[in-house]
Amino acid sequence: MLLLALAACGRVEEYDDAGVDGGGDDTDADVAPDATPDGDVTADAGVTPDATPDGAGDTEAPTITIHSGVADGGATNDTTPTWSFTVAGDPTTVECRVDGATFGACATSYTAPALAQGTHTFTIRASDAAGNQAMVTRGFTIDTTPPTIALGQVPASPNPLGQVSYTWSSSGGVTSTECRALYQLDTVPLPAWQPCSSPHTTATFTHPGTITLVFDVRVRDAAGNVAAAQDTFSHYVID
Ligand SMILES: [Ca+2]
Ligand SMILES: [Ca+2]
Repeated sequence: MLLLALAACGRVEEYDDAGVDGGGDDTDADVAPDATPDGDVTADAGVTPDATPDGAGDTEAPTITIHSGVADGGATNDTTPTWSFTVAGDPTTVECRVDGATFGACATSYTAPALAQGTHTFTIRASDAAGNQAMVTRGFTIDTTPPTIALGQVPASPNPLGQVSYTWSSSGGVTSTECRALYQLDTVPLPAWQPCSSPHTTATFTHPGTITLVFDVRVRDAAGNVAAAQDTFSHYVID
């Protein structure tokens, strides 16, 4: 008992063990002192059992959820796109990359280095202590080229119809088109953009006479690039 108590206290003292290992006063080399003595004989703090040991029976990979960023199969005109995400399931490593680059550590967001036009792939992978691995991949396109648009002719002035149809042509992957028309004699502010298609007919003019007429058309592609065209006709006569 004396020997145990001394060992637990981390002290090594001379005592007489009455010949247990040869007799005489010595430092008993058979009993190693507690490497981290903490004054008692209970287990050292910090050595608690793992309630949910990952290495024993854990076959579930972490789960990766992307919260924002260009969608799978989507397009962006941001050449350094950012995704934000969370990884659940006690991951021990979370890594990201674009295309075939080396994986680098990431946590809850990733911003790509400057990317060239064209298609790319973003990948997140996460592992847990048991070696289970999850991977999420998104394909996307970098496109910074806007569509093109050209306005057509408008009806000649004087115009007896009280409204104007105008046309345009566009190309380059247009996914949405909006119009607005301003009649200078109207006291309303510039109207809101409205979805439209060519040909587009204005509302009936409320102030027949000589006006300034402004047409705006803008088109947008899937990556968010915008092209706009405007025609202004001063002294346009609604008769
Ligand atoms: Ca797991
Ligand atoms: Ca484009």
